Amino acid sequence: MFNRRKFIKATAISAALFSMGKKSMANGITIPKAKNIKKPIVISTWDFGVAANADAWKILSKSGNALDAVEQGVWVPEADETNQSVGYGGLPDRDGKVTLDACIMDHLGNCGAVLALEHIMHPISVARKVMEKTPHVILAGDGALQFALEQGFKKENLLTPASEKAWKEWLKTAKYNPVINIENKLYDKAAPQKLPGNQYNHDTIGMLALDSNGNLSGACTTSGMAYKLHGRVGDSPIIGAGLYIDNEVGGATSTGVGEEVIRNVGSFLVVELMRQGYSPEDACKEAVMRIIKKKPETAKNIQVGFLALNKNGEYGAYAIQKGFSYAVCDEEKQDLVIKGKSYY
Ligand code: SD4
Repeated sequence: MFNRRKFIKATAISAALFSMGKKSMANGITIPKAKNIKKPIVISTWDFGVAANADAWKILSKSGNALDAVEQGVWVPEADETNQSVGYGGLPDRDGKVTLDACIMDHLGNCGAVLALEHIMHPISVARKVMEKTPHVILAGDGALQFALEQGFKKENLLTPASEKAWKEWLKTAKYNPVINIENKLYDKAAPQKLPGNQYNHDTIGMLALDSNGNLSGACTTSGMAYKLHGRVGDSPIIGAGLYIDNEVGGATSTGVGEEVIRNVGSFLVVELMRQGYSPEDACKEAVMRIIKKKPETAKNIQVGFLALNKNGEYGAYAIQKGFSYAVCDEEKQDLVIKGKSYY
């Protein structure tokens, strides 16, 4: 039988829930605008982000758009043969092949990615072409190469003598031995080959920019983990894992052991936490804590770092291990390097 009192109670509860839902959606949809939005600004992972930011800044400082800025910015490490973890000169996989992962995302939510792409110096630009010239988001392996060549990219040998030498050294033991913060050690320009071959493992540039129109874009590009299995793809080209942009909220990117970032959809998580009101640093910290909570033993011996920028131009980072650094460039600071906070 129809119970009027029960019906009224149930209706009142659902109305309350509905309005709470609406309220939290309304509150959650954008972060409060700061009075002074810091823009333009560009930030990127690791010390070598300084040189990349400088090229991005050439575009941003002339009121250029964030998408062009991040693409041009990450070209710097992609073309730098002394950087053995991104683009040309990257350390190869177990079979001696340099396979590159990259993705790009703009303020409209458009995105493009290439996975395990060989022979192309600037995978980020192929990722942008995937975004702009195809109805797809991801192209992988041979298909990505075929597309790149059709688009006019040049086929090149990306394995430099230095990286080949390191790989041959590694083959002597062929042990996979991740080293924490190899990124900064690799980027020792004075002695790029100082470390024995079997110690190289991974690195990436993730870059986030807010342009003078208040639009965000991001790019992420890497040769991934050195001596990985052929065909292994990390977090860097996976939208939501290695990079995510939401123009209402902010952007995030990651570096480190990609498997753990993918398992936690790390960059998407950071952006969603910022949507809920977390500061960029607190959002990065919470994403790191998810990784640590799920696999505390694994986390002790690996590095993962997140970097975030919100709509107001505020930024922050957090990593599992000490030693994660990032570079910031805005009107006041052109070559700032910040040591991110860490759990250990
Ligand atoms: C990967 N996340 O392939 C990349 C590597 C990296 O610092 O960022 N290293 O898993």
